[in-house]
Formats: sequence, structure tokens, C-alpha cells
Amino acid sequence: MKLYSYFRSSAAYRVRIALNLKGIAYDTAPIHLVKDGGHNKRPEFRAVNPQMRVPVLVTPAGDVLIQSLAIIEYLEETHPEPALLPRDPIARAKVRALAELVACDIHPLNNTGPLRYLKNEMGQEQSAIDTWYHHWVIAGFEALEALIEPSPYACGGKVTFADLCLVPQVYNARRLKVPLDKFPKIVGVDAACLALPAFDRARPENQPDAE
Ligand SMILES: N[C@@H](CCC(=O)N[C@@H](CS)C(=O)NCC(=O)O)C(=O)O
Repeated sequence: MKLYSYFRSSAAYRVRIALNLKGIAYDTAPIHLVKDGGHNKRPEFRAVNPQMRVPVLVTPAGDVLIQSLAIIEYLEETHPEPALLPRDPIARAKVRALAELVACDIHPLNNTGPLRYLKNEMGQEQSAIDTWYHHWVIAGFEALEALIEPSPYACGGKVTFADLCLVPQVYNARRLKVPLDKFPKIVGVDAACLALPAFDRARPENQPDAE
């Protein structure tokens, strides 16, 4: 498999964790999202993903998959062990809800594209952009903190999609200096996950394109 990735991309980070947990070998194709206005905007990458975002997973058969949650679902279906979703339909819905809380509600509001737009097109000061970022992360984390039952992972004793989304979002929050002292459960889940080699190998600083 080939993964178009950027070391700091939290969406790509989710997929790296899933690949590692499932023991799937992959090659990283780094796409720098900042240099020269973003190498993701180059025609050669646009031809791969018209949305010009990472992650993109290319399967051995040459299928091109985009959107981290869709990719993780594909990996779960094609490599069922270890399972990253519980068997029980209610438990599965709860896991997916937490994953979507992060991936669909928190992440899009603090993604590089919208933040750049606030700065360049909307003329906002960096301090206003930081306030925006902190506001939406904290609002999302308040809900996540209330919903998770760390034992030690977000939804019990097995790693699930919820953890794959939580850990990269915590990395992102730390990088942007969001205080996490109000979120001891989230911080505990993050620490439990990062103690696992599959999470550790997926960390931004352990990627071939890390700076
Ligand atoms: N919903 C998408 C989000 C993908 C996404 O926005 N990726 C970011 C990096 S985390 C990106 O490529 N941004 C490039 C840009 O906005 O210019 C997913 O989960 O895969």
C-alpha cells in the first residue's frame, strides 16, 4: 500500500495508526502541505486527489481511497484483526459517534485550509485565529471528556476508531498550546494509546518527512 501523508496531518495520523495496528506494510509518499504554498496544490497531486488533501491510500490493486474515516473502514473490512470496532451494534454506533465528533466536528474547524483562509482572505490577526482554534477544540473536548469511559482506551479495554481520532487531535491541541488540565480522561486515554508501539510509530516525529 502507499499512503500520501504529511507528518503533521492529523487525518493522515489516524490512518497511520490503523495501518500499524493491523500490521499492514505501507510506503509513505510525503506531501508537504505548507512549503511553496502547499505541494498538495500541485497538478500531479490534484490528479491523485481532486480535493488536494491527505491522506490518500493507494491499494496494491491501484484503487485510490480518500477520507480518513472511509479508509479506516476499508482497512477494518479487509483486515478484520485486530478489530477496531466492537461487535455489538450499539457499541459500534457509540465508537463511531466519538470518532465523528473529532473528525467531523472539531477537526474541520481547525484544519490548515480554513485557518489559512481566516488569515489571508478574511484578514484576521493571528491572535483571533488562535482564539477561534482554542474555542472549537475546547468545546469539542468538553463533550468528548463527558462521553468517554477510559479503561484505559476511549471505549474500554480495546483500541477503537475513537482512539485513532482522539490521539491525533490531542497532538494538534498540544501543538497549538490548548490547556488540557480540564480534560484528565482525554489525557489519560492519549497516554495509554501512545504506550502502544503502533501509536508510537505513527507519531508525527517518527515519520520520514518529520521536521
Ligand atoms: N475529512 C478529511 C480531512 C482531510 C484533510 O483536511 N487533511 C488536511 C490535513 S489534516 C489537508 O490535507 N489539508 C490541506 C489543505 O487544506 O490545504 C479526512 O478525514 O481525511
